[in-house]
Amino acid sequence: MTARYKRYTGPAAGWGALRSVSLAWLDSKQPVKNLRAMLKTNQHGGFDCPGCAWGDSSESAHIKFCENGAKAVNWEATRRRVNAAFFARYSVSQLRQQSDYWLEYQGRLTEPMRYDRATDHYAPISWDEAFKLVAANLIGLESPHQAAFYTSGRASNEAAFLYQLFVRALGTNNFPDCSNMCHEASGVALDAALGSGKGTVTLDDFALADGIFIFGQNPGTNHPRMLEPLKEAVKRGAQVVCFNPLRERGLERFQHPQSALEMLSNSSSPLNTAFFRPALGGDFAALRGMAKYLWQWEQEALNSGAMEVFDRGFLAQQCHGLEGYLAQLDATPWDQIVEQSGLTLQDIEQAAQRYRHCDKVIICWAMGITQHHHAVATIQEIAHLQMLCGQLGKPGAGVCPVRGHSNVQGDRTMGINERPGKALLDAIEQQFGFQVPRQAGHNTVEAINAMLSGQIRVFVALGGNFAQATPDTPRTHQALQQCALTVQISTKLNRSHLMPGADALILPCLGRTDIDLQQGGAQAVTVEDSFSMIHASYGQLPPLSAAMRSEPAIIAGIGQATLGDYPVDWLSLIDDYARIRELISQTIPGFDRFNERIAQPGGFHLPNPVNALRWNTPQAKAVFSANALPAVLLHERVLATGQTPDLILQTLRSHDQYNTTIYGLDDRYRGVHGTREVVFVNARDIQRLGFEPGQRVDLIALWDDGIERRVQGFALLAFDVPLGQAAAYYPETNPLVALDSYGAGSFTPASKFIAVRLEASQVKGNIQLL
Ligand SMILES: Nc1nc2c(c(=O)[nH]1)N[C@H]1C(S)=C(S)[C@@H](COP(=O)(O)OP(=O)(O)OC[C@H]3O[C@@H](n4cnc5c(=O)[nH]c(N)nc54)[C@H](O)[C@@H]3O)O[C@H]1N2
Ligand SMILES: Nc1nc2c(c(=O)[nH]1)N[C@H]1C(S)=C(S)[C@@H](COP(=O)(O)OP(=O)(O)OC[C@H]3O[C@@H](n4cnc5c(=O)[nH]c(N)nc54)[C@H](O)[C@@H]3O)O[C@H]1N2
Ligand SMILES: [Mo]
Repeated sequence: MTARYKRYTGPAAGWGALRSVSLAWLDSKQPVKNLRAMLKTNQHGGFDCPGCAWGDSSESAHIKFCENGAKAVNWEATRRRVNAAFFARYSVSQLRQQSDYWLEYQGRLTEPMRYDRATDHYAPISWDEAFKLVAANLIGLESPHQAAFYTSGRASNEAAFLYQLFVRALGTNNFPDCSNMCHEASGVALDAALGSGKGTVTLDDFALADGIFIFGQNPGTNHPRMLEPLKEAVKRGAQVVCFNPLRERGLERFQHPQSALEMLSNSSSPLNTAFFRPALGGDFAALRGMAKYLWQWEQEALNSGAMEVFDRGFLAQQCHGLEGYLAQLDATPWDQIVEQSGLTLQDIEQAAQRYRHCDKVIICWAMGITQHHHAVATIQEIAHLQMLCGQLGKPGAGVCPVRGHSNVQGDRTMGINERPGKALLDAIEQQFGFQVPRQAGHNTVEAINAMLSGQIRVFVALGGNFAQATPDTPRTHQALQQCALTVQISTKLNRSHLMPGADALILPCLGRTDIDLQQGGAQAVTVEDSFSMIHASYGQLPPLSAAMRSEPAIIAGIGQATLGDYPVDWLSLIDDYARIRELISQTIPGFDRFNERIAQPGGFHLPNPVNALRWNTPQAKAVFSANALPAVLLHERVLATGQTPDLILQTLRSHDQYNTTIYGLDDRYRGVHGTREVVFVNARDIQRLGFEPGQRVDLIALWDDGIERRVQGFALLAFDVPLGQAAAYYPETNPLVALDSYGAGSFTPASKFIAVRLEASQVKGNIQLL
């Protein structure tokens, strides 16, 4: 197909976009079966959508899946197979020539395979031999800290619990996970401010809120089921206020409603929505500005005896550190706020006014906030704003980090954490009677460095695509290949399988849609959504091959081969996952009567202590931190190059992808068709830099370590992007993110803030500009 770019003018149809679903659907060669699976998505007795972590109300009769959830289900439920014959046909070097899209499109991995360096092919291996190979490698290490165990956020609670138990019994906390690249900063910041790293709201709160503020998130593509509560909110007159440099279609429809149903007033844009377009990384300053206005109005109210702006009672009883924080507000100059936020004073005042006049406010955010150098301080500022006005611990208000992977939050609850809390470790020690490792393990960035330095020899991945999801791609690829053994527990072929260590295994597992039959019958697994609702998920489709195993069964197999029956009888736990849940209920707080409670429709809620005004902080209060704005947004390692960037680049998702899984080459709402090698830039910047729209450019990252980081041949698209900014797709742009470029306190790669230069490219290729 010819690559095309045409501005999209239609409505965002998060719910109605059936054309693109049906294309992907027919392509999977089993539409009828998939329809049955779809109708079971997020229904009691059905399976949890393997798409995003948005939750569902247990009572609502609303449709429980969305266009992109349909794509995720369909993608998993393909009938194509990547089997021994496939690997006999293609060498690993040949497969490396293929695109990420082609690799995953080949179908489901159906049998265990082992890499043979001599032939450069994967060849079949029995499960027993595979488990023995892993065990021999792990037992042969001088120290358990020479192994790292990655987790992607689709793993069920049962799989994650077994996995962390095995790894801790082995003796390490080396748990790099996808969360390190995702919402890590949210956990760190909320823990410090509120004493709980999770969101405080549920779907019911969205129905009560009269203000919903959304920072750095594109729900039309990444959380389409969120559009429904947002639509309801606009309809009832609640404020819906968005901060995003891009006018994302799914957000904008609240600004310019397209259908009569969504028309709220006779004017073309309803008065209760607003859209602010900050500089990349400018949200900290914007939030600081809002807080500064509120403080100004609070002082005016104090002087005139008018109604309070802050919630003085809440501040006095529940908070610690207010004075230092207010002093910091006073000390932050307005011109710095304006410069860094990229907004005008009027914008910030308007945002603050809207916030002030709401009784109940929810603040949501996602990757546009977390993937920055000062993400932790930004999210603390979100918490501070809510603390100032008492927007915590009451219905209809709170903080909502909108999670990505469907069970990324649950995996953390189960103990997938390289810096585990003392309480968790004590509980494991007490329950299982072994001495748990107390020293912190490696997160994702640290694990890559440790592989590069030869410190880590064995790498095991429970799902995901480590080679492509991580920063600094060539270095990560090298890191994986330097290992003695790499083990990928996966559903689909991806580039991580093509970066094998000296020895490598592919262990094919069941996905969320597959029926998981064990001795004790068909098994359910459980997951936790963004709202801390825990519910059961039952696969619906017969597995494509009898040689695939469930994730818990694979972990138990490795556990048994490595540790025997220590500290549990691994294999007996697999006969019936209720036994694993029994262990969870004895170890993890909040899971008592686990088996009983997941039987109820909708599952159960893990209450957040914040809602009971219980603060698990050292001061037993909600804590203000007097963070200063960064002196400049550009990182010192960029400044050290002495070069001025042409643009600041953010890396984001298209409408046709799930992280590193590419479903198709279109990005409907942004008007791109048939290609992903594009970079969105303001027309005036294209002209300023001396290029033409449609021209191919190379992007070169600025960082002071002398390594050239370049991606080639991206077509320049004139787009409605604020001046000085650019946007391009992840994972193609990950080679530009330096390993050392990560958030302070979070270690999350700063993939939404890459200082780049542009050069005319040698790579040719046409894109039709319509
Ligand atoms: N269909 C689909 N669904 C998904 C995923 C998927 O890939 N496909 N991925 C899942 C996962 S793991 C995650 S974490 C979530 C990700 O969900 P999102 O966070 O929505 O994902 P991104 O595409 O990274 O979008 C980031 C948004 O933040 C904006 N942004 C970037 N920088 C800034 C900034 O400095 N300030 C502000 N205010 N905005 C900024 C961008 O313009 C963009 O709209 O989605 C989950 N759901
Ligand atoms: N530049 C840049 N980099 C980013 C981001 C960004 O916005 N910009 N986003 C970051 C974020 S938010 C995240 S969460 C990470 C994502 O990082 P990952 O979670 O590692 O990546 P995914 O692409 O979701 O993983 C896809 C693979 O998971 C496997 N898989 C799918 N379902 C299952 C299953 O049920 N079980 C098992 N065992 N395997 C399964 C398949 O083999 C598939 O190929 O990427 C991060 N990287
Ligand atoms: Mo994510």
